[in-house]
Amino acid sequence: MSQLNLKSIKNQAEKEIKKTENLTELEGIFKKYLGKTGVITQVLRSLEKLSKEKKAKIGKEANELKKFLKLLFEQKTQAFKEKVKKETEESEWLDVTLPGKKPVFGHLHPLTLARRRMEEIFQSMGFSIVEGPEMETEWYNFDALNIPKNHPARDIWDTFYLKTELSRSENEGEDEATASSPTELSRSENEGEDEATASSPTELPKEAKVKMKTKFSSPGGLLLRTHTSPMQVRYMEKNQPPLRIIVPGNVFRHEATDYRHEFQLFQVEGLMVDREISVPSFKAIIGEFFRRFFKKEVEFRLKPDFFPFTEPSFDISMTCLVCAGKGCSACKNTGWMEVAGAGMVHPNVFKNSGLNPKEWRGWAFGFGLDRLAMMKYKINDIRLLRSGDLRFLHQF
Ligand code: FA5
Repeated sequence: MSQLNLKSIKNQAEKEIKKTENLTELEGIFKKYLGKTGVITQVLRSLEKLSKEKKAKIGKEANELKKFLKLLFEQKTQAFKEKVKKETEESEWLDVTLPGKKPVFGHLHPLTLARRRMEEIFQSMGFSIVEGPEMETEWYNFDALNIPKNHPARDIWDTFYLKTELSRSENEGEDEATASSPTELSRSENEGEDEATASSPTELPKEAKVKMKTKFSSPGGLLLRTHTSPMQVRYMEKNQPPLRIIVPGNVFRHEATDYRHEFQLFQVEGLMVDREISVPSFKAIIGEFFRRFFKKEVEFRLKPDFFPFTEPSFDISMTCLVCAGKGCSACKNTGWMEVAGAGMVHPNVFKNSGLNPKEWRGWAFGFGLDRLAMMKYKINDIRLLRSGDLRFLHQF
């Protein structure tokens, strides 16, 4: 090993160390020169073969070179570490004085708010909350409510009838597997309807295909319930009076829409049955509901009306709160908004529920929750409620 060799090792190592761009590269060079099998280590090992004088001279120089390179590595390592630290500090710098980003909170829909409030109020008056099917049989929607086939009262509500191929295929003795055939959502039999009801909303498809696997055993065909009143009979069939229930839920009508009419709406049915029930007790409960729902006295009136399942029947109207009774588009300039139909339960409804009409008396109501929400939040167009327009919804 000559002096010249050590000098060229030194020059080469210095050059390579200088060229490194990161710690990983530097570690590789360190191993190459100072590792267990590195160049300098091998030089030191080969000394044994040299004479005593050469061993002392070259050994000293090789050790000095080792020291020198170690120092060089340490300095370069330190430089790299500082560079990384500086870069990290710069990229992760955080201005703690900046204001934070506000999280966006969701909130309840006005119909949900109105429904919850209504449920709370009636629950506190001893009413239970029950729910029923949105897909209903003709029997419960009409017949059981004293509305026989061909009765003109069926024309009150324009109905979405469901023609099921399921029921047909079952009648023909087909097995369950084929029973999931499409159900056609089509217009009612009353093709000869008058001009007023024929103005169906354009956004509704004439025919829609619905997959259905449910098996119905009740007499009659299927439909989307037009009101929540079918739950009167469904509930009384299974529960013995005295009873107090409310039934919140969606109902569907094939209707043209306007400021206070929707083709899908939310109703809340009420039913109270006992031995001594009268119209004044009904009026008292409705008055209490209004007071608590609107948090003030509101003027309301019962007007005679006709429903085949109640006798006497009436509708409940209240002062329009959108215009404070002055008249607006929501109330059709009358100053009044009809919010419910109601009446004393008809004896035939008790009979169809398996109860003795001589033993029991009851009253029932069906509130339009959409209209109550309109009144509570001063919404002048019912169609806004299901529009999904965030500019509207953000106000609640
Ligand atoms: C009925 O649906 C009866 N089932 C109510 C009833 C229950 C009567 C129990 C007697 C005993 P009516 O079709 O009037 O009645 O609807 C009741 C309420 O629902 C109306 O007063 C109104 O507030 C609301 N409503 C009815 N149709 C619509 C519609 N297309 N859009 C918005 N709200 C409606």
